[in-house]
This record gives sequence, C-alpha cells and structure tokens, in this order.
Amino acid sequence: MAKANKGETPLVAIIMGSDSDWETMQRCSQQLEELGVAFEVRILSAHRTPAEAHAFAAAAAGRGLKVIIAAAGLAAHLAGAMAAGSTLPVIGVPMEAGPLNGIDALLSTVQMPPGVPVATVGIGVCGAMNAAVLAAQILATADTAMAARVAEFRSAQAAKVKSKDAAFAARQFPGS
Ligand code: RP5
Repeated sequence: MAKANKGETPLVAIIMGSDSDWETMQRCSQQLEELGVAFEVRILSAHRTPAEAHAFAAAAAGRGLKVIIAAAGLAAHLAGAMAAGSTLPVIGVPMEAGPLNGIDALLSTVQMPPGVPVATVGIGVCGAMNAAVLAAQILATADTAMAARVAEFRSAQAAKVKSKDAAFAARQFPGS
C-alpha cells in the first residue's frame, strides 16, 4: 500500500511483519498523515520473507526513503534486519502480540549489538504513535517546513494539557 501524498516520494516506510500488526500500526500512519509526512506501507517478514526484507533494506536509501519504521511481534527481528541491510535510521516498534504481550518483541528489537542500532520505542499503540513523531523529528533536522509542523504539533499537545488542567482547576472537589 502506497500512502505518499500527491505523487510525493515516500520519505518514511512503515513495514510490518504481518497484516495482524496493522490495527496497531494504523495509529502510526495516522500520526504521519497528521504531521504531513509522505510514507509507504509494506508487509515484509524477517522470518517468512527474508529475501524480500533484505532486498527492501538494501534498496531503501536509493529509493529516497529517509527513515524506516519496522513493527513486528513475537521474536521480532524485522527492525534488526532493516538495520543490518541499511544505514538509514531504523525505528523499531514492538507489537503487543502473543502470550508474552510484546515483552519478547521489545527485547528482540531493543537488544541490538553495538554498531547496528535500532531506535526502539514502546510496545503497541504508544510506540506506534511515537515512531511517527520521532521519524518526523528526524526529517525535521533537514526540513524547515517539517520542523514547523513538529513544533506546531508539540504546541497543540501542550495546549490540550493546559486546557485539561484549567478544567480540573475549575472543578469543585469535596472537602476543598
Ligand atoms: C510477527 O508475528 C508479526 O509481526 C506479528 O506481530 C506476529 C504474528 O503474525 P501472524 O501470525 O498474525 O501473521 O512476525
């Protein structure tokens, strides 16, 4: 599935080990859309389609991609496989799958050997959303329009918290 807008070259790839990861990773794609990041989505598996996964990693930078977001569950090696095959920044998102609820995926994703980093975010939806924000922040280092959108996103987020704080401050609590 290609999600780049208006004929734009995708700058970010969301890759997932399975379509069963999509319910969670949709939150990543929505966050990227909100931040105006052109992206593509692929299903590639380090274990089930290793040749395709390695070919994707090897070609990624040449295709104009700048960041790879890799989501997988269980013994999650997809982000590591991307980092092994590309020098692009790789963000790993552990999926909350299986009997260990993502702890296995977190450890498999985060414990990379020195020299082959994966920037690992939290398990599940929070990680999926943060992966999008982190990807935008990486792009923003070389893109002033992106930097402005990231700053706007942060301000809007802060404004929401302030308005919740004001709403709570206006409440009457028993005994106060
Ligand atoms: C991983 O195994 C996938 O990333 C997914 O989280 C998990 C289960 O995959 P399916 O059996 O649902 O295809 O490779």
